[in-house]
Amino acid sequence: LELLGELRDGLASDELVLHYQPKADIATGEVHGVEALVRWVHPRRGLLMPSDFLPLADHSGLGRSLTAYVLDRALQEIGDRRRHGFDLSVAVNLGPADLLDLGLPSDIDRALEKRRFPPSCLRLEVSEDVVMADPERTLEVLAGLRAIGVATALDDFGAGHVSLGHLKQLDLDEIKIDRSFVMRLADDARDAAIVHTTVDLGRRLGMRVVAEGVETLETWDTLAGLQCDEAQGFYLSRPMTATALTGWLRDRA
Ligand code: G
Ligand code: G
Ligand code: MN
Ligand code: NA
Repeated sequence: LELLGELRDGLASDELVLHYQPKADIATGEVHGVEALVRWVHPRRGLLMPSDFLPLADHSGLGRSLTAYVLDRALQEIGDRRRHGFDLSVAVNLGPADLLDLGLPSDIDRALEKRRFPPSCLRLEVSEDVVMADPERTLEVLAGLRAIGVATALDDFGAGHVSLGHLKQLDLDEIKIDRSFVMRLADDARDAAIVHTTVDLGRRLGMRVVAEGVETLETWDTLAGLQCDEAQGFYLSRPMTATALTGWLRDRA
């Protein structure tokens, strides 16, 4: 309860920060996308991770404010880097309250306009369980997001309860394979089968497929063999601050 008041104050006084994790095209090795991951630099408790405060935000009606905060900060920081010549898109995670709100697309449209950020360079990630809270409403909100020109991704695919029927109807641009399958890819034939089949399914449905949790060169090479589109994970980089991201991108170029 105390933490909830602190979270309200933290949002008002910019204590929440974003770390960015790059995502690479597996065929070329090029990085043109990052995922924004929120952290709370708490004045007394130290660095708090999403699992420490997102459930609280979601259960106390702060979910929409938190997303608005993260979105604005991501558009500002990545917009800044785009103006310095980095060809980057940014992915922001949506929470359960976001997809229940039919006003979300117009809010996001205004946020893009405010920061003069091209809609096609913003991607919104939704997890399977967020979708399943109200699939009908989610379909409507996702259609609204497509109409303003932003891209969409299904996060943690394979770990939740989205049916193939929903996957078809959702009409998303990208599938992110849950890291639990990717991490054992090189050692477990069953995980390899799941990843291979998901890459194939995504391609046939016209979606890009991203593997999450790529930790080793061996996994990267296996994914290249499966013709997976993109990789994200510690092998490429851990999530880092916006400042560190600039240096990291310069070092790679
Ligand atoms: O690194 P990591 O601990 O950041 O992320 C843990 C989980 O928290 C991931 O599932 C990620 O999708 C989620 N997450 C990270 N940042 C955000 C955010 O800004 N909003 C929402 N809704 N989820 C986030
Ligand atoms: O669910 P979401 O995909 O948005 O989760 C991002 C989370 O996954 C973050 O907590 C991030 O730190 C973590 N993560 C990113 N890459 C890796 C990886 O290669 N291995 C592991 N174990 N975790 C990762
Ligand atoms: Mn995500
Ligand atoms: Na994920």
